[in-house]
Amino acid sequence: MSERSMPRCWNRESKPHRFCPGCGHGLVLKALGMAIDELDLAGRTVFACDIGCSLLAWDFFTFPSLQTHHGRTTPVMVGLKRADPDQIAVAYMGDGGGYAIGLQHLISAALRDDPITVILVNNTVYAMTGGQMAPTTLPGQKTETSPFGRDVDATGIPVKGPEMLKAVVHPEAYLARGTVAQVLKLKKAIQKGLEAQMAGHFSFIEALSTCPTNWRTSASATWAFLEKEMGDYYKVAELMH
Ligand SMILES: Cc1ncc(C[n+]2csc(CCOP(=O)(O)OP(=O)(O)O)c2C)c(N)n1
Ligand code: SF4
Ligand SMILES: [Mg+2]
Repeated sequence: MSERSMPRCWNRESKPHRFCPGCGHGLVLKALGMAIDELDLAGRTVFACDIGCSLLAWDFFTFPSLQTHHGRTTPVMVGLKRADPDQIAVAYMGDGGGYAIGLQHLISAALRDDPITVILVNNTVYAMTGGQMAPTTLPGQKTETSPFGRDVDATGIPVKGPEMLKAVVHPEAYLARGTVAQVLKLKKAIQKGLEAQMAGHFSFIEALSTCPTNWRTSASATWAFLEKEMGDYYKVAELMH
């Protein structure tokens, strides 16, 4: 990323980035940084990242960052928000962290309408550990642990997180699915999520993202999988706004 296109809240002391070439995490983080800059919230934001490739972002921003145990980012940020309600609490995690080991925390926070913003990166795999099947792996998708393609009869259907949370959230909560294929729209969704938090409500944004390393895809095949296969199953939309 060139210096000019960096969000102001980007920490210039950190290394440029640690993600693989073509990874979507950097684009989600850029959208978050731009959203925070435009709302002028860097002075009171706390960022927490989960275990998984999200943890590579622990020193990206100028505001305080912390890193939690796998799946525990949501309750850690609920605790932070309760201790200091003036802070803007951003919980950043992968689909394994949010929809598998941390699912009960996510649903509980949504049910309680905890005023935090959860950003979940859906790359359809457990990326950091080598590309195992995740709750979001598509039907028929080959992964390290589903080498013949995901069998939904045996493993259940892939999780559609915002749709699932819609059944339990407060009417003024914010829920959306964005994509790294549309970074400015993703930024707008994150801004609306932060605004919902400032109005005292829970917010959740899932971002469709790329993992060419574990998908073992070329640049063009990576983008085609994101836009066609993932986009067909996971509809980009605002579900509550
Ligand atoms: C309690 C615990 N269980 C399991 C692990 C192993 N582990 C590390 S990262 C990870 C999965 C990460 O996948 P995801 O949350 O989707 O993030 P991604 O790397 O895909 O961005 C797992 C299972 C761990 N570190 N701690
Ligand atoms: S393994 Fe996948 S998600 Fe992790 S940094 Fe590499 S491309 Fe990104
Ligand atoms: Mg993942």
